[in-house]
Amino acid sequence: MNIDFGRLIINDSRPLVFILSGAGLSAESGIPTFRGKHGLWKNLYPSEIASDTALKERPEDVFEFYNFRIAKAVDCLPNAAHTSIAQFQQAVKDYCDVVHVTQNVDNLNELAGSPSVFHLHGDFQSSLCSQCKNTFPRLGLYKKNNVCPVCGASGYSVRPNVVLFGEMPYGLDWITSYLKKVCVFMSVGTSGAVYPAANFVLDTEAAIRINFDIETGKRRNARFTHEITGPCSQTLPPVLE
Ligand code: BJW
Repeated sequence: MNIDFGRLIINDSRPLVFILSGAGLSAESGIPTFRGKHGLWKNLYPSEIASDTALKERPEDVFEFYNFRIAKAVDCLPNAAHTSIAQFQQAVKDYCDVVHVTQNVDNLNELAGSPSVFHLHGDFQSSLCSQCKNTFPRLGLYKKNNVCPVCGASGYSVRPNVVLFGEMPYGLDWITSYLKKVCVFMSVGTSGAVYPAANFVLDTEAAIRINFDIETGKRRNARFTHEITGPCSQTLPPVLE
């Protein structure tokens, strides 16, 4: 039977696999994670800079933060973990539905050839107008005087299309229903520090729930059935082959 999740139509007579990824997936490509030893925000509270309040009160700092991150990501390439997800999706597509929801805003899964990836927290490649709410491809770096191509608004209205603290992540309705149907849930390189993604492993009824992380035992209470420790460029390919 086909089930319509809005953006996604799945056939629930086929096995369903859900992959949730986070910053650890792209770490070995050179994109810093947010938290932890080598985290971008080791000395900076995420909520201070990546929040709806910061965007209202000091948009110039938020724009500077995103311009820095965008410039840093330009030369980064997919690693073996991105490639293995893309190849897995292609290899099983005739008999299994694989949904990959990433919290990452980079485009390394797309560059690795992933046939589908859903960006829960938005993406770097597009901009959002806070006046008319349209999204469109990012034209360059963020500046106060960028003009919305749809409604003409300027003055910090054209912002990165990313989900800040205090804003609603994308796709939660279909993700919540989909999680009930999956048989395998994999979490790759995410600390579980941010909700609602941190709760997906609690929301799913999947019998197999695997956590891939470079550090061990970080999410003991998170209801995983398996923990695979190590850099995901090495731990993910053998599992997905
Ligand atoms: C490796 C590795 C390698 C390294 N191999 N592994 C419930 C309780 C309390 C608070 C809340 C709650 N529900 C909601 C909230 C509020 C808030 C929240 O979560 N606050 C927390 C501080 C507690 N959440 C929100 O505001 C969200 N909106 C929301 O909830 O809307 C209302 C709502 C209500 C009810 C239901 C549903 C919704 C929005 C959250 C937006 C987060 N935005 C950011 C910025 C996005 C743009 C950008 O990229 O700049 O998203 S913050 C940042 O954290 C970014 C990430 O996507 C997110 C998660 O981080 P991630 O990916 O896990 O990275 P790290 O660095 O934390 O972890 C990396 C992991 O990889 C580590 O474990 C490493 O060990 C590992 N690793 N190298 C394998 N090579």
